[in-house]
Amino acid sequence: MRRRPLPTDMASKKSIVILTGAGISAESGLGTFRDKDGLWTKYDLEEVATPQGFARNPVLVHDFYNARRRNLIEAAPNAAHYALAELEKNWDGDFLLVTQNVDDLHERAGSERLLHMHGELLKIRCERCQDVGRWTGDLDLATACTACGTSGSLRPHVVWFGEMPLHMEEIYAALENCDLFLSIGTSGQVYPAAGFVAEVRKVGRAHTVELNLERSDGYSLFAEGIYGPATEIVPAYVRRLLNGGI
Ligand code: BV8
Repeated sequence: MRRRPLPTDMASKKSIVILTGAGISAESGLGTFRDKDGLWTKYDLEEVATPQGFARNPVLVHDFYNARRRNLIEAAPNAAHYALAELEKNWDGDFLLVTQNVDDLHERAGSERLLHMHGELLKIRCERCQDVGRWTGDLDLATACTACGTSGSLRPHVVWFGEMPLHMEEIYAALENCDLFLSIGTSGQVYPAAGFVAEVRKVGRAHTVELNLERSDGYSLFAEGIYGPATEIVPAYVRRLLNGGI
């Protein structure tokens, strides 16, 4: 673990933006995407995480997300999720948690200032009337939209490849104003999230830290790297922050 002392005025740092990826939920039993036996080693991303794949074979895509929804219902937040909720509650400055994850483990751990830029697994959207609603069961072509009654028009409310991520304006504004940017549990391979650290560096003010099991593709863009399982390194780093220094 490479560790440099926090800038001495870290305790007075006002604004934190945190980006999380699948790695923060790995120890809760939810698969990551690109690790060995990750989801993209079992499924072809083009088939199950693109609008074209859904149009070609909606049954395969519903099965893919139904299996992940069932898995999520059985999962629980881990110490890393709880640590970030604790940080949010006790941080006296601005705080924003942006997640690439579609699970609801951050919410279940108590996080509130939270944006799901890739959507949410426990929500569905009607492609006919655009109604978005909570959905924890299986979804199939016979399921009818509770708002407009149409069946066969429902899809997971997640952002597929080639689709515009959500809340981008709010995210970029927060990145521009942050004093501390943390990237947790992400391989840094999916854009625009993977480009957030470069956005922060362009402003040139914030301290940037990568917390991950191992170095990500973009590790050299971070001022500091802390490596290990999220359930160990995230609570430890949050304690450092809340104690106002290293
Ligand atoms: C878009 C859906 C246009 C729901 C997902 C440049 C700019 C803009 C776009 C692109 C670009 N270059 C390419 C693109 C297109 C594309 C893209 O990035 N392709 C990649 C493959 C090259 N991007 C898009 O299509 C995006 N849309 O660009 O719109 C646009 C954009 C901006 C402005 C205007 C227009 C849409 C991308 C979203 C796709 N949807 N998910 C779902 O099914 O989940 S992406 C998918 O990957 C997940 O959401 C996931 O969160 C995300 C990122 O993966 P990670 O979270 O990083 O997971 P991964 O497995 O890769 O890594 C896990 C990490 O955890 C590892 O590093 C591992 O070491 C670590 N780890 C493991 N265990 C632990 C751990 N760490 C700590 N503790 C542990 N125990």
